[in-house]
Amino acid sequence: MNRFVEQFVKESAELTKPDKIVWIDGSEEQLAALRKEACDTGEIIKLNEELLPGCYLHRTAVNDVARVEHRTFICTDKEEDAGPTNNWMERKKAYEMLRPIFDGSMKGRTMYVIPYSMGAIGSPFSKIGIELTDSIYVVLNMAIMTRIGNKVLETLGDSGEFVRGLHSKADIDEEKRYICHFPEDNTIWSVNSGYGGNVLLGKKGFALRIASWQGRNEGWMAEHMLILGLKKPNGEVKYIAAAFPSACGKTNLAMLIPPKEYLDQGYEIFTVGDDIAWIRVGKDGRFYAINPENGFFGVAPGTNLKSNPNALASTRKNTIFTNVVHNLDNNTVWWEGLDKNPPKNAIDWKGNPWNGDMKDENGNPVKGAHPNSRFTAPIANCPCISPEFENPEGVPLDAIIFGGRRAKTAPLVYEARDWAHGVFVGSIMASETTAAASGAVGVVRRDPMAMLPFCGYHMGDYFAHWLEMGNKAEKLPKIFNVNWFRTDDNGNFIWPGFGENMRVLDWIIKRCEGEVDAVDSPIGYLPKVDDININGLDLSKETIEELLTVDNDTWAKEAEGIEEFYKKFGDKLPKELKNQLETLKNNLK
Ligand code: GTP
Ligand code: SPV
Ligand code: MN
Repeated sequence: MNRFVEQFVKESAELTKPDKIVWIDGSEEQLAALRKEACDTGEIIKLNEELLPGCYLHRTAVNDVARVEHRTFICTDKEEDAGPTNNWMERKKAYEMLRPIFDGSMKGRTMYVIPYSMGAIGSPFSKIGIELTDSIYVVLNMAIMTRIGNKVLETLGDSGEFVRGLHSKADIDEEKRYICHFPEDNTIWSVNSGYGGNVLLGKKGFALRIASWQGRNEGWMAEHMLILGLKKPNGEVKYIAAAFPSACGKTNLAMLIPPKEYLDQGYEIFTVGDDIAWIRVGKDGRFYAINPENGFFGVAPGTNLKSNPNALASTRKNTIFTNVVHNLDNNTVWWEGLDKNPPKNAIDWKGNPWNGDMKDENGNPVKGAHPNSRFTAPIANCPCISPEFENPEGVPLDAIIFGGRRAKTAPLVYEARDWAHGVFVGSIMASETTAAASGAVGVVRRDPMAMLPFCGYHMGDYFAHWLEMGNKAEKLPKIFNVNWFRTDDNGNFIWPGFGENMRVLDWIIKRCEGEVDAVDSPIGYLPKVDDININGLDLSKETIEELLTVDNDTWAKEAEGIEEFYKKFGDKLPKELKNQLETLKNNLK
């Protein structure tokens, strides 16, 4: 037995005082026994074996349905290392504050030891974590989201290099809920939550917050990005990574089904990942990316046969649903936007009787599923999984896309002039907040590279790291920005989105291959209206023109907002970005 792991388990058990310690070996037998136990206690509900084989439903506490950014901390010795965009606690003080909360928190419970690998076991990109938890739900989710079990311990050998994750549900007390990261100790402590992003410590905690810190020290990047392969009719596959904030369309873009016209020509989209990318410079000087996860923790509402058939198909077996509607008539699940037939006899995400006809005091439909309800599905279920998914070397990136939800301001797509401008474009991203984190929804906030809640160190240093990575590579991906969410005066989305986003990817790839020209604008290169293919779309050329407009006054205001935001970073703001802002301001004059 690895003595570092042993020591970690021993110390943590002395603190949390579980009745029992169970090592997760990764066997189907052990997982089946845990599922049964969780069904017996009501922690999960077994769904219809014929319609949804191997699927389960779980409801979290009503006060515990999303990431809690205000209770998420980067705990370092120096405040400067966490930077102005993170909540910070001094490392020692954080442990002192947390220890009493963890003290005895697993009394009467079992502590599960989950050895897991982020990345295919044995890939040079991969990293190992050990998560200790008192939640079977966490074990079952980690078994889908990551590679777990004995084979991970074997790979670890006697090395002490692993991320130490300690999670306890404790009392699910919101007032004592803390998600604390100790990048200097490779450690994450999470307490009083049972919701995905707060407790599946391989995901946002390790694969982004800790990994971004490691990546900076080791010369690579951990990003909140999907990765897709776009196969052209000639058989060539181009790889694109895209960073959108939470609930802004990564899973959907990653699994896109092209419009008929493209399918007929032989275009195809393959999914490598839907949420996280680890990126390195390969031997040939190009950027290579892997998806360190092994499953999807996807947003359920809005997922349907038309918007994302591949995601829906991925959830038809061996999936855990969290906070969706339980249809009692056939023991299946439902959520808003699945279809137009909400169940008549159901239980809502809070555990109350529910049917699709219920209205609140204002006459609005009562939602049955939480807006941030999720499915945890094995990536192997995905019909469009990339054959390169397990490639230990990753896939070479041709383009990087940034994007967010902007009702106005940002055009459908534009291209950065060069790498430094692209880093600027990523750094000025802004998006309307969503239900993926607790707090107000629909408020525009700056979210650089979609990493605001996930960057484990000073964001000024993070920008510098992006610029530096550009110097390391010989052939850089081109950088673009997209916005699927522009609205008309009635608040309706103008762009049809989803599968039709293929038309924008098409332009992006054509730009990468030098096949089309572009129009220079104050913010970057815009497509010529005729270069966005609208064949077969019920959309006029004027609408495309509108989607591609860059309004100088609106952008002048935007530039003021950026300037204000940039002030936060003080001398840590790279001067390249300061210059980029000056250029933008001058272009707008
Ligand atoms: P996280 O898992 O939280 O990181 O989210 P994500 O970025 O993977 O977002 P996801 O693809 O799950 O989409 C979130 C919501 O945006 C869903 O309700 C989708 O239906 C909606 N959405 C996704 N793509 C589009 C699009 O192209 N247009 C419009 N209008 N909505 C979209
Ligand atoms: C996100 O919020 O960006 C997610 C879901 O992908 S969570 O795992 O909760 O972070
Ligand atoms: Mn995400």
